[in-house]
Amino acid sequence: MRVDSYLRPGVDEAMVDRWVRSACVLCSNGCGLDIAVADDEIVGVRGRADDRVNRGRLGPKGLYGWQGQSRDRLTRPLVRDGDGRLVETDLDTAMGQVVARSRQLLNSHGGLSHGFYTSGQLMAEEYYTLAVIGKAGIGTPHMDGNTRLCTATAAAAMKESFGTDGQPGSYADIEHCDALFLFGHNVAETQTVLWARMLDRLDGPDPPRLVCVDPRRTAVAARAEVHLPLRPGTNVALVNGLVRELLVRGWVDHDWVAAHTVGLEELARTVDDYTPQRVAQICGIDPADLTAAAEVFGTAQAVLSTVLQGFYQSHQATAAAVGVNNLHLLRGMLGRPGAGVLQMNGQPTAQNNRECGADGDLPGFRNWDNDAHVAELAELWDVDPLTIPHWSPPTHAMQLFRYVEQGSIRFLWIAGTNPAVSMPELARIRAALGGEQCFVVVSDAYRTETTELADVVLPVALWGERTGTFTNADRTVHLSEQAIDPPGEARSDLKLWLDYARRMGFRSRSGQRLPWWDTPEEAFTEWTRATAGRPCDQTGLTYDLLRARSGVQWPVTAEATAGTERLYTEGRFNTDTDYCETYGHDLLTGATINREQHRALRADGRARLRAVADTAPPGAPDDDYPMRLITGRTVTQFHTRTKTGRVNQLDAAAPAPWVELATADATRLGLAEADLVRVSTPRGTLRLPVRVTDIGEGTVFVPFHYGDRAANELTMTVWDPVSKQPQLKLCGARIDPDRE
Ligand SMILES: Nc1nc2c(c(=O)[nH]1)N[C@H]1C(S)=C(S)[C@@H](COP(=O)(O)OP(=O)(O)OC[C@H]3O[C@@H](n4cnc5c(=O)[nH]c(N)nc54)[C@H](O)[C@@H]3O)O[C@H]1N2
Ligand SMILES: Nc1nc2c(c(=O)[nH]1)N[C@H]1C(S)=C(S)[C@@H](COP(=O)(O)OP(=O)(O)OC[C@H]3O[C@@H](n4cnc5c(=O)[nH]c(N)nc54)[C@H](O)[C@@H]3O)O[C@H]1N2
Ligand code: SF4
Ligand SMILES: [Mo]
Repeated sequence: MRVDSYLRPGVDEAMVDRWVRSACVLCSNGCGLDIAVADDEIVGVRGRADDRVNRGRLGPKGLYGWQGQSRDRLTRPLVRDGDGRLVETDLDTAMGQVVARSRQLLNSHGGLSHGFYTSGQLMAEEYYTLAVIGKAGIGTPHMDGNTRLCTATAAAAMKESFGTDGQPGSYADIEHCDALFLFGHNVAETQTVLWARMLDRLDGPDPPRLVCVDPRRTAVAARAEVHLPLRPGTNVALVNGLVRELLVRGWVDHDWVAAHTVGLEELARTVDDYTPQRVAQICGIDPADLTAAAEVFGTAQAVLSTVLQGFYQSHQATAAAVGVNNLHLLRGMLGRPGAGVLQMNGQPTAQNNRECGADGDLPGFRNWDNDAHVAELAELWDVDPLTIPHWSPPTHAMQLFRYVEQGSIRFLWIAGTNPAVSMPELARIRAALGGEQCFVVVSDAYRTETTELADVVLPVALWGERTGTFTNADRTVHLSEQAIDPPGEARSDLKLWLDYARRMGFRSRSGQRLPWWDTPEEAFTEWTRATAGRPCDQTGLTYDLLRARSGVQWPVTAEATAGTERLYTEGRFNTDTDYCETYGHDLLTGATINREQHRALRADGRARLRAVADTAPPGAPDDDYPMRLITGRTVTQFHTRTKTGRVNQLDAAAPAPWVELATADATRLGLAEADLVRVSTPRGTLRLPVRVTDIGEGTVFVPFHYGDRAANELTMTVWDPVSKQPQLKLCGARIDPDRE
C-alpha cells in the first residue's frame, strides 16, 4: 500500500472541499482514486489505499493527466457556416441539424445509412444506451469502437479458445505466480502501476521468473531472465514453437487436457514442424532462448501471461493470442491462484464497449448468429427481433470506414476517438471523413484533427464531470462519480444520445420511448438486467455496492455477491453451442464456422486448442522499403495527446516524435543521436530525429501519439482475418538521412 497524490501547486489538503470517488481513466489498469474538489474545480487526485487494483498507487498519467481537462475545452457546439467554416452555435441548433439529417436519411435510405464509431473511454451506461439506440431504434449493424484497433483481438482470442469474452485471470495472480510471461506488452510504460505490482514480486523474496517477447529491449526486457527479441510479425511461429516444446518435452498436464479441452491431436500436428531451429530462423532469435523460455513455462507451477499490442496489432493476431491460451491449456494453468492469462485491454473502458455491445458485439456477450440470443434482447427491449441487425456479422471499424469512403454510410457519429490520428493510412481516412458523401458528427471535449473534418461538433463532459461505471482489464468495475459541472454547454455522451433518441422519437413495440431511462444509475440498472445469465452477469451489482467497495470483479450475482476473482476455476468453459458468443472462425482465413459445424466439434464446455501455420506479413520489407517499421507508445503520453499534451509535466517529457534505430543501422547509415531522417513508406514520409537504442537490427520504432507528424501517415490498411484488428505494428519502410 502506498498512497500517491498530487494537488495543484498552491493547494493543500486543508483547502480541499471534498474528495469524490472515481478511478483513473487513462489506461485499462483502472487505478482507484479520489478526485479533490475546491471551489467547484478539480484541484488534484489521490490514490485509494483500499482499492484492489492499485492500493493507493498512481502512475504519471494518473497523477498529472487530469490537469489537461481544464485547458482549451469546447464549451459550445460547432456547425458549418455558408463558407464551410466551423462556427459556434447553441446545442438546440446543433442537435436540430443532427436530427434533421438523420431523420431524412432514415426515411430515404433506411438504417444502413447510419454508422457509429465510438471508443474505449466512455462509460458502460453510455455504450449500452447507444447499443439500444443503434440496434433497437435504428437497426443498423454499422457500429464499432476504436476498440477494434485496441482489444478486438483480446476478445476474439478468448471467444475462440474459451467460447466467450471474459478475462480468465486476476491481478491477484501476480502475487501467486512463479513465472511471468509478457507477450508484446510493454507494461513498464503502458500500465506503470501494474508494472510496479510486478516489480514488488521481482524485487521481493522468491521472485517469479520473467520472460519478455518484444523486438525492443524495453524496461521489461531488461529485467527479464529470457528476452525473445523476435522480428516483428513473427509471433505465430514463436508461440507454435513454444507449444511444440511443451509437447515434445512432456510438459503437459494430460489428465487436465483430456478432461477440459478438445483439439489436442490437431494442435500437435500443426505445430509439429516448428522446431527450435526453424522458429529461430523465422523469428530471428537464438534457438537456445526459445528452449529456455519453454523450459520456464514448462517447469513453473503457476504461470501468469499477459498479451497486448505487440501481438494484437498484427496480421495473424488472433492466432498468436490463441497460441498463448494454448500454452496455458496444455499445462492446465487457468482458474487457480497464480495461473492465468490476461488477454489485456488498453483503454480504460474497452471492456465495457465489448460487454455492452456498441462495438460489433451484442450486449452481454451474446452471439449475433444465435436466434435465441437475439430473441432475448428483443424481449428485453420490447422490439421485433428483425429490427436487431443479425443477418450478418456486425460491421467492423475497417469496413465501416470503407462504407463511409464509398458513401453507403451517409451519417457517421464519432464519439470519444480521434481517427484522423489513430487509424491506419491517414490520407485515406481524412479524405473519407472530409468528403461530401457523409455527414459527420463528432462528440469531443477539444478541437482535434477529427473535429476539423466534422459537419457538427458536440462538446462533451469529461471524466469527473459525469457519473458512470467502467471495467478494467481484470473485470474490476469502478464507479466514477461526478465531481464538478461540465463547462458551458458541454453534456455527457449519455445526455447527448438520449437527447438525440428523444428527438428522433424511437419507440418500442408497445409505444414506450426507447431507451426508457434518463439517469446514469437507471441506465446501469437496465444494463445489469441485460447481463442476467451471461458470463458478465452483473445482476448483483449496484451503485451502492460500488460506493461501499473500491472495485468489484464481475460476475456479481445473488450467489457471488462479492464478485468473482477468477473464471473457469472448475475447468468448465463457455463453449456450449447455445451459450457461446461465437461459433468461431477459421484462424487462417477468418471464415465463419456455423452452428452445425460448432455442434459437431462437441466442445460442450471444454476449451478449444487450436493453431495454424504462420504466414508472411503483408507489407513486409522489400528492396525499396528494407526496414521493419513498428509503432507504439511512450510512458508520459496518452494516444493522440488531447489531455496529456496539455499537461506541462507530461508534455515536457516527450513533446515531439522521434524514430528509434538500432546502433548497427545507425552506423551503416552514418547517423548519430538527434540527426534528422526521413522515414518513408509507400503511403507517406515523416521527418524525425533519431534515437539510437537497443532495438533489433532492421527494425525501427515511431511513437504514434503526435498529430502533426503521425505514425499513421505511414501505416497500411490490412487487418487480422478473425478479430479484424489492423496491423499497426508492421510495415516496410526506408530511412534516408535528411541533410537539408
Ligand atoms: N503511456 C501510455 N500508456 C498507455 C497508453 C498510451 O497511449 N500511453 N494507451 C493504453 C492503450 S489504449 C493500450 S492498447 C495499451 C498498449 O500497451 P502496449 O501493448 O504495452 O503498448 P505498445 O507500445 O503499443 O506495444 C507494446 C510493444 O509491442 C512491441 N511490438 C511491436 N511489434 C511486435 C511484434 O511483432 N511482436 C511482439 N511480440 N511485440 C511487438 C513494441 O516494441 C512495444 O514495446 O497501453 C495503454 N496504456
Ligand atoms: N500506429 C498506431 N496507431 C494506433 C495504435 C498504435 O499502437 N499504433 N494504437 C491504437 C490503439 S490501441 C488505440 S486505443 C487508439 C487510440 O486512438 P484514439 O481513441 O483516437 O485516441 P485518443 O486520443 O484517446 O482519442 C480519444 C478522443 O476522445 C476524446 N474524449 C476523451 N474523453 C471523452 C469522453 O468522455 N467523451 C467523448 N465523446 N470524448 C472523449 C479525447 O479528447 C480524444 O479526442 O489508437 C490506435 N492507433
Ligand atoms: S496505471 Fe493506468 S490507470 Fe493507473 S494511474 Fe497509470 S494511467 Fe491511470
Ligand atoms: Mo488501445
